[in-house]
Parts: sequence; C-alpha cells; structure tokens
Amino acid sequence: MIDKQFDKETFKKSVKDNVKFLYRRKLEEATQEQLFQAVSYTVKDVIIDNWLDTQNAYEAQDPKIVYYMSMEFLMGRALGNNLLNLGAYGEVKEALEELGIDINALEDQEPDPALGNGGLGRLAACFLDSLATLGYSAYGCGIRYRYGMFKQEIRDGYQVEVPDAWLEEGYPFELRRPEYAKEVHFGGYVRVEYDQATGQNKFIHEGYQAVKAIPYDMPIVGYENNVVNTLRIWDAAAIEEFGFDSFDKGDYKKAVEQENLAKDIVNVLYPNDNKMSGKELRLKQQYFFVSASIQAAIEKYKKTHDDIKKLHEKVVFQMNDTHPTMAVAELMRILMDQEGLGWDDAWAVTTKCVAYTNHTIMAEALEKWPIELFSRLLPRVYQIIEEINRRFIIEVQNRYPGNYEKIKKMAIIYDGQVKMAHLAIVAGFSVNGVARLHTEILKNQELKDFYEMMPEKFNNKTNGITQRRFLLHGNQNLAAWITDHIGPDWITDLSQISKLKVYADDEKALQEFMNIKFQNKQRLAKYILEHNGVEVDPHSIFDVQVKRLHEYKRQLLNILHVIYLYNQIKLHPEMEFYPRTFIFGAKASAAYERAKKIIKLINCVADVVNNDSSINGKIKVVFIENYRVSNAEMIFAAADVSEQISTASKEASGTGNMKFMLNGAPTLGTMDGANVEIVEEVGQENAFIFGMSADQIINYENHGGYDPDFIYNTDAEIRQVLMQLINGTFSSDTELFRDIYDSLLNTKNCSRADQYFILGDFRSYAEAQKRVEAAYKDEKKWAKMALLNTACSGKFSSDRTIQEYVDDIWHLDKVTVTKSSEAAEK
Ligand code: 475
Repeated sequence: MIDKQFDKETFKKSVKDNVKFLYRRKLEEATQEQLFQAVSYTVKDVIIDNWLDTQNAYEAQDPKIVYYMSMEFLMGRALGNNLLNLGAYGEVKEALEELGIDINALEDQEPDPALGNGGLGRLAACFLDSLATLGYSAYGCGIRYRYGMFKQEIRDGYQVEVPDAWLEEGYPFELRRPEYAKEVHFGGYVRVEYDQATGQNKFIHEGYQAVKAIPYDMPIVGYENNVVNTLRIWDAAAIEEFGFDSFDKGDYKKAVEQENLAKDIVNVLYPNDNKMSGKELRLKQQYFFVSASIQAAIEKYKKTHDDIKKLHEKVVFQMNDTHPTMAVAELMRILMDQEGLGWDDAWAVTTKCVAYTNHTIMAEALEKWPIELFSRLLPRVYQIIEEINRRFIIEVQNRYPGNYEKIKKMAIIYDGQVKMAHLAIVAGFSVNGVARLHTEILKNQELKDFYEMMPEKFNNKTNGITQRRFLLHGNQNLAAWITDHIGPDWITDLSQISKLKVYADDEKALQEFMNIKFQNKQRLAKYILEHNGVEVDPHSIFDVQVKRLHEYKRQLLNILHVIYLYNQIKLHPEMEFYPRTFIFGAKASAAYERAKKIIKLINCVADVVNNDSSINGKIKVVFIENYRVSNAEMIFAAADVSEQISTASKEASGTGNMKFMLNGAPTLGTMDGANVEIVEEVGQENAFIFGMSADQIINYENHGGYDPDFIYNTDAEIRQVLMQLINGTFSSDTELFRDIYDSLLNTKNCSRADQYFILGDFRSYAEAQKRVEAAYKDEKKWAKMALLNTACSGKFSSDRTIQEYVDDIWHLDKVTVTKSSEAAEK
C-alpha cells in the first residue's frame, strides 16, 4: 500500500521545499546532514497525519491502554524503519535516486538514538514496534536523556567513552508537547492533618522541590496499518523559568542553579547492564519519569471516564524490570491524596493496574535502596511503601505463623533497605520471566518463597524481536528472496516463515540463500576494512559474538579459545584448518574494570594473530568499535555462527540469539535462556550445544565443589593459554592481564575462582567449535542448517510475545485505523 503522499513528484517537491525552508539552500547545495533533515521532515509530515487518525480512532473506540514503563528504549535509527513500516521505502528510494541522493548514505546520517544499554532497552523498542503493528493502544514511557549510551572509541586497544550528543543537530522524529507538562516533587516532609469532615487523616507533602517534566513524543509507526503509537519521553526543567523576575531580584544565580538541578536529572543514561547503580540521581530519574507518566495516564483517563475505581478496566502499567517500581506507591499516592480514595480502594485499583517483568537473576542487579536515602528523597512515597510492607508482613505471618525466616526473606523493607523486586511482586498482579528456563529458575530458586505464596501471579513470556527491523530492513536481499519464495505474510506473521522448510533440500534455493549470505559478508568485510584497517576473507567462517561485555556472557571463553587455536596452528602448521574470522562487538560499563581489560585483551590478541604471517591468515580477530543498533543490523545479516555462550542460568533470555537465527546463523551456545527454546524449534542437529547445564551450575553454586585449579593442573594446553596471559605473549607488560588470570584461579587475590566456569566449560566449548568446523566444510549441509535456522525462527517474533502479553496479562482491545483521506473518499 503506497501512501498517496509518497507520490514521487510530490515527495521530491516537498524535500526541495524543506531544504529551502530550513536552510535557505538549493538541493544541490545541501549537505548530507541537511538532506537527512529535509527528507525526515517530509516523512514526519505523513506520519503526523496517521498519528492524528490513530488518535481519532482511539478516541472513538476507547480501547484499554498499556503503558510500558521503562528506563530504557534502545530505538535505533528511525528514518529507514519508518519508511518501511509506512510501505513507502521503495518509492522513496526511487524518488531520492531521481534527485541524485543515495538512501543508504542518507540513513547513515541519522544519529542512532541509544537511550538504553542492551537487551532490556532493545526489547522495549521491539515491543513498541509490535504493539503498533498489531493495532494495540500503547504508550512507551521513559526519559529523554540528553546523553544516551556513550560512543565507544578504541584507542590503543582500550575502550574510551565519548559522550554521544544525539540531539545536537536537532532530532526530526520527536515532537515537544509543553502543554502536557507535569510537576514532580522531591524532598520535603509529610504533615498529617485530621480531617473532621471525613474522619480520616490527610497527608500533606510540604517543603519539597518541584521540577517540571516536559514530554517529547516520538511516533511509533505500525507496519502498513495506519497506526501510529507514541513513545513519550520526559525532559526536565526548573519550575520558575529563569527569567527577568529572578534577575531583577538578584536571584539570577539561584535561578540558574535551579535550572541546572532539574537538567541534571535527565542528563545521562546510567551505562550499566545487568547491574544496579545505587546513586541518588538514579533514584531521582526513576521517580521523575514514573510520576510524570502516571499523572499523564490518570489525566487522560479522567478526560473520558468519571469512576477512578475502574481505572484498571482501561489502563495497565507494565514495569520493565524493577526500575519503575515506584509506580506502585506513586499510583497509591495519587489515588489517595489526590483522588480521595481510602487505602483499601486504592490498593484494589493499584494491584489490578500494575504488572512486573523480571529480566535478570544476577545478584548485583537486584535493586535495593537504603531507607535513609529513599525516605529523604521521597518522603510520602516511602511512607506508603512502609504501609504496604506492614500489611504484607501481617499476611506472611497469617500464612506462616511463627516463621520469621519467611519475613526476613520476603519483607519489602528489611535491613534498612527497600527491596524493589519484593514491592513489585507484592503489588503486581503478574510477575513474568523472559524465557521458559528463566521463569522456572525464578519460581524454583530466586523467588521461590513468593512463588509458593502466590503461584497464580507467575507466568512466562519468552522474548521476541521484530523481524521488520532485523530482517526486512537489516537484510533486504534475504527479505526480498523470502518474499519471492513464500510471499510477504511473514512480515506480519513470522510463523509463516516455516514455509521455507520445503527448500531445505532444494539445491538452487540453498545456493541462492548462501549467495545472499556471502554478499552480506562482503558488505561487512568492507566495513571492517574501513573501520579496522583489517582485511578479512568473506570465504572464511564469520564467527560472531556481539552483545554487552559482561563476565557471565563469557567473551573471555571465546578469546581464550582463539588463543588455544592459534597455539594449535603454530604447533601443527600442516593441520587442516578452515579459515575463521572471529568478530567481537561489545561495550563495557564505564566503571567495570575487568570487562574493559577483556576488551584490551581481545585487541591485543587481534594484533598478534592478525600480524603473524606464519599462520597464513587462517585466523583473524576483529573488534568492531561502537557496537550499536545500526551496525548490529548489518552484522547479524553477515554472521555464519552465533556465539551464545553464557554461563548456564545467567542469561535470562538473550535476544541477539534470535536475530542471528532469523538471519540464518546457527547457534553455538549453552543451554541457557532462550537458547533452550531455539534448539527446541530448530533441532539439536542444527545447533552446536555445549557446556554445563543450569542445574549443574546452580548445584555447584549452592554446594561448592567446583575446582578450576584442578583443570589448570591437569590440562597442559589450557595451562599454556592461561600462562600466555602473563608471560608477555600478548603484551610486553606482563602485569596487564594479571587480574584476568587471577580471576580464573584460586590465587591469593581471588575469592571466587572462575565464578563463571570458563575453565569448566573450556574443553566442551573447544569440542563444539570442532563440530562447527566440520559442519561448515560440508557446504550443502551447512546451507541446509542455515536455511533451517531462518525457517524455524517463527516463534521468536516480538509479535508473538506481545500477543501473549495481551492475552494473558494486558487484555487490550484491537483497534483499526482508517486514513481520514481514505475515509473521506468513501
Ligand atoms: C537480560 N539490564 C537478557 C533482556 O529481557 C534479556 C539491569 C539493571 C540495571 C540496568 N540494566 C539492567 C538488564 O538486566 C538486562 O538488560 N537484562 C537483559 O534483558 C531482555 O534478553 O538476557 O540480560
């Protein structure tokens, strides 16, 4: 369906007009950046019509709305994706060609909005895409960080963090909505007043600092269905506009200070993945966007509904991990202090409105806040949490009389800390994990006590990804080939992709499938040459590990294995070996020293291996700088092997694993997270599985008995690899990698040797890598395996995930949107 407004001539004229209007230039004089802006404004114009139509449809049909509350939305670039979802990519590409503009170059001009760290933030972005495409009314609620994820530069092999000023040139796909601004209050105290009329106590928050929250809306375009939903992210400003008043009164300095204090809140995204940062500013960020979002949701509800006790019939808040869990207390506060409900009524509404998703079992990610800090920053909210806790403990006591262990383990407030997960579970009507294995671990291990007490709340929602960004946009040749063979239905119903299975033994089809992979590998090889100055052979196996750098994800296992292979080739030059390119991409949290060392190690190994002419280029190692959504799309399309090698039980789901699979790369991985379900779909024979199971790992963790020193002492090849970390093989500074070495063994500097079982799984991994090589050598076998991975990826669409959330948790109504222009024609 080609939109009328994308009639080529009209489009071209609009772009020219925009260049003139915005920059006072002719098309030929415009820079690439200016062209990007001009084209984006033309596209935005069309989107806004659909946005208005969607709003009208929602107003007429009054569907239930989900508010997806998340500290992170890792959106990636919008221009290309919007064009695709509008069904106008082809037309616009041609129109631009006629103007002498290359659409790819133009897309590359767009800053990559990176308001998230990794898995959790990207999942939120995929969910918004699916919600719009399925026609559900949804808001994403978040923060408009001035600086999102840092830009990673590699200097001398080290990660250097550079601020990413994504708003600097002005971001065309956002709309400032000052008319919807809200006030958020911090600090102060609560005064209690007895109300004669009602016989109730009133709680009055006074002496607070107020900050203004100003929303910016980003359009979320559904796939060819006229739906445009909204991602609403909040900016902060001082309440007293710094102006003549303060200036005249000599309060100039104070006014500036106020403004800066407010701006601080939204200044920067905390760059931690799977780790909590206990900073006061982080707590401020959380309350800031939660309060503004809930105020906005209630205001919207009240415009067309008068019974606040029925809020849950039209509104549901999904909390993306515990970061927005203050939503529980904030909703209680508004219902009681502003809407006048009593505790029981407010609690009845709240507990039907909020639901919680858990994304990790890593202990260091569990959010706990000192009550001293919490109560000082948010006195009224804290007071409400105290009361929720008091009532909950009574419930626990009634259920388990005399069992004080239970209270210790389950209380929301204990040991001077507020435990956010406990609050989320107690108040939420749904608690879900993000892959089957993960949910089972929550039920039987991490959250066992809560599961025993309230089993009905627990459910699984295996993650998914949007095939529209990660295949239709990221791998356009493969997408076209698939559509040629099975039609376009897979674009909105990925289960249809199983129709490709009939080509699993069709030589011509397999040949074409692998040719496309080869072209994608050439594209990536070119990128690597341009960015790393390293020549890689697209005929070699592209073995890829791209994801955040974290010890549990075990990039270290991968690079130690590379060293092992390197040693083997040096020792046995005649040995048969299929050329391999090991590709890494990963950002490490700025304060995570060991993770940053691992990046340095990868680069040091790359230097040695890539420049050793004696191995005839059999191994190449490449670290791709600044891994992010935009280059990820190209990397997935070019991968042969998908490295998903986390310590079993630690990766809640993983979503990169699904993107590789969709693009025809078999998984080399542990039985962890969604890998389990991937193998179930594609079959054991089309994946390379190794390593200890989650049960085995958990068993070691609970009972001890794992001894990496034994492996070190008895396996000379592994010992050699470890020795090379500290003997100058990869750095003349022999102390450089001492910490990594120490972390693997029971040395005096290490309390938990090899916490992530790298040595424990090493042999099993090396053996799996051998199977990869053998399989790859058999061209036909490999092609079939690759194609079957794509063909069996149907389950892993976020469309499927979202439909499950809708059916089991949110109960939203489907909406159809007709274009007003079309409606008028009828
Ligand atoms: C999991 N982030 C993946 C993905 O469900 C999973 C936590 C605390 C503070 C800051 N960031 C975090 C995460 O926990 C996170 O990203 N978790 C990831 O969520 C989506 O696929 O396995 O690690």
